[in-house]
Amino acid sequence: MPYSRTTLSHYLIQEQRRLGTSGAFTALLTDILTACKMISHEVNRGAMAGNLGLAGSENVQGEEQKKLDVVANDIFLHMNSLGGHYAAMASEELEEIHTVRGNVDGRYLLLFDPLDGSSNIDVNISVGSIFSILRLPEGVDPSSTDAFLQPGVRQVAAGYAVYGSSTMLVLTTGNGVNGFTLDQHVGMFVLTHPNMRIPEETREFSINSSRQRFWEEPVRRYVDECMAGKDGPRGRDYNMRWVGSMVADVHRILCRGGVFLYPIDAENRAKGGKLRLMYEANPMAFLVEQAGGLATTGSRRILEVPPTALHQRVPVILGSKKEVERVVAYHQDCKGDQTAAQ
Ligand code: AHM
Ligand code: MG
Repeated sequence: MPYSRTTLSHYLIQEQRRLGTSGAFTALLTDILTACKMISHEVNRGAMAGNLGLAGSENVQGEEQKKLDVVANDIFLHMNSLGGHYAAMASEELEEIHTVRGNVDGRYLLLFDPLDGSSNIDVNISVGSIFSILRLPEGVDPSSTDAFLQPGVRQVAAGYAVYGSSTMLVLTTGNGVNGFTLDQHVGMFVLTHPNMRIPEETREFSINSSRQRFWEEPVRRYVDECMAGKDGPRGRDYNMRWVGSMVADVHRILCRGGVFLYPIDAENRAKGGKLRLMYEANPMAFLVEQAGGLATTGSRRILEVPPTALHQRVPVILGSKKEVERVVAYHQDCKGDQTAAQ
């Protein structure tokens, strides 16, 4: 019965009542939802609006920006500046912190990856936006990096929008994970995936196996055992999926389980890994833990990694609890072997 649907606005009001908080939180998230709807529209119009291809610029990471990277970044900055709730923002696409001018009452900080999975934009494969909200610590200058360098456990809310065969918004405010689908005609997100839970066990893993030659022993061992299937030590066949958009790969895991790995390896070691702690790893780790899964670097919980730089990179292994525990155990075994050999 379509008229009994719960919209994301209803859900936020219910949460607000449950927490006994003011309307600020709802307003805070509403601006993000509007930004995601606008980006969804631009992604959908694709080539018709001249949105595909390179922008002709590089971002702070030295990566070539796509036109839609720039469009999505501008939309996020603009839509979230006007509400008056954020004191400052940090984006994967920007070198500097963006202070919201004149907003002296802003008590929150917003971090975002405006368009994750950029390499998939031009080939019509799912991409997404990732966001993370922190409180502005008392007495700290919002334009200082220090204000943002808080571990993931301090996130107030996090989520992503995935622009796929339908547009969905998946959100946690620290009380489980809920998924909402955009009704394009009405322009509203509708609760379609209440209380998303990641199954503890899985038969699916997700890794860019073209990097196999760079892998370290624990990851190599885990993947080899999965690949050996029912004749190997795991005693069952595994499936492999790699979209190349973290948002889409994590969304699949939230829907049906699995493990996602972007580990540190011989090639990315000097950079600390591939994925960004503040814009990708922390928000996804918060969602995954809230859905009953685990998220680790291999040696520590992602949410407890003390950030040292805004654009810091980390290894990421997340998903079904028992599988992630196994990968962590392989890392510990390896450490033990190294200590024994010394
Ligand atoms: P991006 O934020 O520049 O799009 O980069 C992050 C993306 C992730 O979405 C994805 O998991 C990974 O990079 C894919 O990397 P690779 O090209 O090695 O497969
Ligand atoms: Mg990204």
